[in-house]
Amino acid sequence: YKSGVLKYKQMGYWVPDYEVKDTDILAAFRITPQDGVDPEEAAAAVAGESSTATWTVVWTDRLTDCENYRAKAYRVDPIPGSDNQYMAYIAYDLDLFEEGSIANLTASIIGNVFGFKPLKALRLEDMRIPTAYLKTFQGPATGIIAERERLNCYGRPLLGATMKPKLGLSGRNYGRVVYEALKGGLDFTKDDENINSQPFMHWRDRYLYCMEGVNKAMAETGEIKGTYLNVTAATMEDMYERAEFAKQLGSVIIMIDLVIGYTAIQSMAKWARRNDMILHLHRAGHSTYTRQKSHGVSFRVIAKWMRMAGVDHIHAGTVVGKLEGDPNVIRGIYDTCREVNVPQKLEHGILFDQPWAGLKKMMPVASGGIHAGQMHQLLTYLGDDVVLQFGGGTIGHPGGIQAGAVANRVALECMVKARNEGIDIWNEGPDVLVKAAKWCQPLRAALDTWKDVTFD
Ligand code: CAP
Ligand code: MG
Repeated sequence: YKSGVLKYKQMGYWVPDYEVKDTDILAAFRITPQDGVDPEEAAAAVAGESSTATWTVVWTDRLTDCENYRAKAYRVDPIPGSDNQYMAYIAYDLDLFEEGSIANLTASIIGNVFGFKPLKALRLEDMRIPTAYLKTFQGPATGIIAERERLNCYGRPLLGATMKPKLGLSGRNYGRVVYEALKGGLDFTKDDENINSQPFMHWRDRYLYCMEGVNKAMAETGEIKGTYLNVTAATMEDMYERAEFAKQLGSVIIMIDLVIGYTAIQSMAKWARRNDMILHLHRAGHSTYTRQKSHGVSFRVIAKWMRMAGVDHIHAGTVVGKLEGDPNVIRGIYDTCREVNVPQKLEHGILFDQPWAGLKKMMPVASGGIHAGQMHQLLTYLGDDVVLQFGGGTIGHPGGIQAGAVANRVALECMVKARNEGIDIWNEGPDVLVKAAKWCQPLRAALDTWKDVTFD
């Protein structure tokens, strides 16, 4: 794969003086060429293989508007401090893509190129989606503003919990956990990503017992509450059937897993908009391709695609929990979810300006190994428009599930109050919690139990 063998530059896929059009779709790829491969040639190869090219010139090119249809690699920057890595910028004409289809967009952009032999590794770091293309997508079915209105909950993060153990509970016991967690002060409970319709609890049983718990907790607390009923299933027919039943039972929210695929996600988002339902997305499976720093797809790109596809909630990282997440990268992902305009910010991994053209805001969800003792850090890193979800950190409380929920609600309320009074919660947060715990035994027990738990 010596440069001399590759002909993509010669075929017109390297255009360093290209003037980017407002309507172009832009992609930034981190490329690691094989030894001896010219980085510009490698960038041109990525542009070629992700748009019109094959490995050699074909006669039929000239039967098309090939000048326009060829993607253009227009810039290649060495990445400081890296081992032969470059950031390659590529522009794609709008006409290369079908309107409103993540499947079509991704079949080009991540279709073949990641296995291309001249590259050691390839990572899609960011994309700029032009307004003209964004407007062909629905965007979040509900959005943050309407979600808060439906829940009548303002001025603080929402609280949730994932049911544990992940597998094995019967419907009745599961419903009791939902009830206790909601009664204790959470806004939401949640099915785990791998809870569907197993022999120990079929989906109808789960939905019925969960909604019984939701309704009872709402009546007793006077607050609006929900439980993310996971409708993930083997086929669209099954998913629609489950979603319809959730609607009949009065659920405000349903859940899907990323593994169902982009087309199924878009279909469920359309269903959610038609039915005034909040749509929660668990990003099950994403780390298989988002985690490696030099190969795969960055989660900020997945978050962008999901906002276009139309989900309302998306798991987006915690910084402090059990799953990997750098504070700056997470900040960039949260901005991608919930800002109206996201300006370029290299230190957050945001490589392009991204105006969202009226697509609604998507609520990020922080979950994975978080507990009440981290409330000041969570609030500082993640802000207010977020669902803080404590699974083990509710259901593992020594005083029981309701006590776990109380601890989380009190920790959150006292931290929001302290912040609103101008207290520096980053430094004073632990004291704020200890003071509140004097009056709240469940919070005291939570702090004692998990005080030494960090995942660093
Ligand atoms: C959390 C969780 C979620 C992860 C997903 C779990 O449980 O249910 O699946 O948080 O990670 O099974 O680990 P805990 P992410 O609250 O008990 O840790 O949100 O980063 O995609
Ligand atoms: Mg889970």
